[in-house]
Amino acid sequence: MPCYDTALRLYEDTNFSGKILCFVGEGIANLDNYRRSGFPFYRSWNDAVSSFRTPNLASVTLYKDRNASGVRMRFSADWDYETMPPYWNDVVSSVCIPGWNTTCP
Ligand SMILES: [Ca+2]
Repeated sequence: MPCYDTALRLYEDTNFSGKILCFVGEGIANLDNYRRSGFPFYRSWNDAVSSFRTPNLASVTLYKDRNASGVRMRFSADWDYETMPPYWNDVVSSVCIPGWNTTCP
């Protein structure tokens, strides 16, 4: 499945390097539901994001806890964040992309 350049793109390392995880459309996602690597070194995307690019049409909110809870921060649409803000490296646990059916808390 391609990673569209209009999608939310999460990277495990700074400067858009390492593995990539993409989300299109709207909704809330818990990052521990997504695998960065498989057996025998299973690791999820929880507490892994170190850089990201936001979709071209939607702001994105990142959360330090699951289910769009905990400390949060909203980021502008269509922007490249080559590093995380202070205290945000390797702590993101859920993400929210707003839309017709999704209001980000
Ligand atoms: Ca990382």
